[in-house]
Amino acid sequence: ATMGTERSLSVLWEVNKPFSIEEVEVAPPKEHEVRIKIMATGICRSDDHVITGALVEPFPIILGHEAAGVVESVGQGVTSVKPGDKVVPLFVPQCGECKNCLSSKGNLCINTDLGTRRGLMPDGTTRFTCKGKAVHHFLGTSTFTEYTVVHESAVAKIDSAAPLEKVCLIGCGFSTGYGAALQTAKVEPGSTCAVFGLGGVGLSVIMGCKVAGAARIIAVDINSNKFAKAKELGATDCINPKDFDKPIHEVLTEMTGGGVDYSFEVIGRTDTMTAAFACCHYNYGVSVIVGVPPAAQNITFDPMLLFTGRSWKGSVFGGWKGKDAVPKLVDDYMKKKFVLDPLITHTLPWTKINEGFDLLRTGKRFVLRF
Ligand code: COD
Ligand code: ZN
Repeated sequence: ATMGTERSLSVLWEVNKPFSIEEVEVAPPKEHEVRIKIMATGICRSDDHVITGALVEPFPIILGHEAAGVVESVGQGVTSVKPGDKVVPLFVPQCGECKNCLSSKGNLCINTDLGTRRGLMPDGTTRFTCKGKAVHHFLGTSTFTEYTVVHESAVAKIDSAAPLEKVCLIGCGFSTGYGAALQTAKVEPGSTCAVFGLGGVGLSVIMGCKVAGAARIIAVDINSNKFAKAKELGATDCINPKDFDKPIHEVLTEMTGGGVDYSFEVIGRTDTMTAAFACCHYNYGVSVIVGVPPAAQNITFDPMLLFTGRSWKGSVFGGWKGKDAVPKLVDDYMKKKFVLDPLITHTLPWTKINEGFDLLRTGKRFVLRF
C-alpha cells in the first residue's frame, strides 16, 4: 500500500472515555508530508491530560506524541526522508525558517501545535477519517495508531540500527528532561543540582546533570520508592519533603550552604515551582520549569528572589531543535552515553492501550509495541 489509504488506530471520542480501536482511513501524505508506520509509542502524562480534560484539545482525536517508526510513503517535495527510513516524529517541529528556528537560542518552532491546539495539519486539514467523521491530530504527531501522517519538518531520520521500542522515548520524555539539564540550564562540571519529581522526565534530568559533570545531584520526591532508581542514575542525595517540618527550599538551602546552582521542577505544580526557584543560589542560581504548568493557575512570589540575581527559565522538549538533535541523541544512545531501559517499566501490545493508561496513573511508564 504505497499511496493508498491505511487503517486502524485508537480514537478518543470524548473526555474521560476509554480509547476505542477503530478502522480509520489514513489519507496519503500531501506535499511535504510523510506517512509513518508507527512501531512503538510511549505513553506520556500530556496524553493523559487530554483524556481528563486538563489539556483542552478538539475531539475526536488520535493522541500520542512519543514514538518511533518507519517511513511508509512520502508526498511531493520531501527530501529529508524516504520510505524505509527509521524516524522519530517531532511534536516540536523544526521548519528551519521561523524566527525561533533561525535563532541559535530558540527551539520552539512556530509551527508546533502546542500553543494553538488546532489538532490539524499545518494546512488546516486532517488526514484521519473514522465513520465518515474527520478525526483530529495531536501536536502534529498522533502516534497511537498503526499509521500517521506528519509534516516533513516534524520528523527526524535516525540510525537504521536503533531499537525503536527504546528510542521512542527520545521523542518526548527523555529528551525533555535530559535537554533541560544540558541545553536549557547548561549545567557545568562540579555544580550542585536539585531535581524535584522523579518520574521518567525527572530521572532524565538526573542523567543530564550527571553527563554534564555535576558534583552533587539532590533528588526530591514525596514518594521515597522513587529513590533507588534516582540513585542508580546519578542522584547523590535523595530527600522526601514529608520527612522535614520546615519548607523543602530551606532544607536544600541549608544542605548546600546557600542554595543549589541549578534546580529543576519536573512535577507540574505551582508550589514546587516556587520551592525549586527559592532553593537555588540567591545570586547566581538558575531554576528551570520542566513540568507542564497547571491550566489557569498563577504564581505569587517575592520579586526580591529575582532581584538578587536568580534566573527563572522554562524548557520545552529540552530546548532541542528536533530535526538536528534527535538523530544525534539516538547516536549517543547507541554509543551508550545514556540508558533508556530504567525509564520503561512495561512494554505492552498497542491494543492494550487502555490498560497502559490505568498503569500510567499508578506511576508506571509504558511503551506500546505495534
Ligand atoms: N513534591 C515532590 N514530588 C512530588 C510532588 C510534590 N509536591 N507531587 C508529586 N511528586 C512526584 C511524584 O511522586 C512523582 O514521582 C513525580 O513527582 C512526577 O512523576 P510523573 O511520573 O507523574 O511525571 P513524569 O516524569 O512522567 O513527568 C511528567 C511531567 C510532570 C514533567 C509533565 O509535566 C511532562 O510530561 N512534562 C513534559 C513537558 C513537555 O514538554 N510537555 C509537552 C508535550 S509532552
Ligand atoms: Zn510528552
